[in-house]
Amino acid sequence: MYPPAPTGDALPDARQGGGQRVLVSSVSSDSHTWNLVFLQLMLEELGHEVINIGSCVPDDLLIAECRRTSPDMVVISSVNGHGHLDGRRLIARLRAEPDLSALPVVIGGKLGTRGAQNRAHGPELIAAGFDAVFEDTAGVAPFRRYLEDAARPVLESAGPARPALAATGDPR
Ligand code: B12
Repeated sequence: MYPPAPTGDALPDARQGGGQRVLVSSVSSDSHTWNLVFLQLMLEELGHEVINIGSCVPDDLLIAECRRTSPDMVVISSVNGHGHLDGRRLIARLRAEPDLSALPVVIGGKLGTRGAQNRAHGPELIAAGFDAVFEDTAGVAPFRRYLEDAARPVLESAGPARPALAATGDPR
């Protein structure tokens, strides 16, 4: 039998070492899992603590896990082509919760079924409430830069500003 899942209070705190607590999840329709494993390993290598709640996650469960684990950031991944639809519904649900309305939430992967043209879903997902969108054809470099910027102390970031939001295909 597995031990009971730790609550937010009982989780080891990577934030003491400068890392963030990141909740990784897929959307309700998506059963792919290696994308989530990839993200977990990359985030852990970068010093973050990861809570990976897996694939086919109903919106209600994601909301409950956000409350239970108090993450600094939520990373949503989807590759089955429905991500732009599931993502819009899910972020509307989450933003409607007063205690979660300001939580940083990003989404990435193969968000539609149109290959490189999936980038067109970026603006609509940002407008729906995501803080950033990372379409898979742009690679993971824009996401890594986003994480670096999110970790930078406020005083350090006072110089020439990079935009706070990384949109799909951000060429930086
Ligand atoms: C393995 C696989 C499966 C396995 C999954 C097993 C498992 N445990 O995960 C099975 C057989 C179950 C499966 C099922 C289906 N699959 Co499938 N699958 C694949 C396959 C071959 C590989 C996916 C994979 O594991 N890649 C390895 C991981 C590490 O990479 P990745 O998923 O591409 O993720 C990368 C990026 O997208 C990015 N990324 C992902 N998320 C995020 C998030 C952020 C924030 C960032 C920054 C980056 C990022 O980072 C990753 C590393 O570069 C792909 C085709 C392919 N070659 O990619 C199709 C593919 C994803 N599947 C596809 C489809 C359509 C399906 C099904 C709907 C098929 C069906 N009709 O039943 C079902 C899905 C059912 C569902 N409910 O979701 C399509 C999706 C089409 C699209 N989006 O345009 C693909 C692309 C195949 C194709 N060319 O048509 N699939």
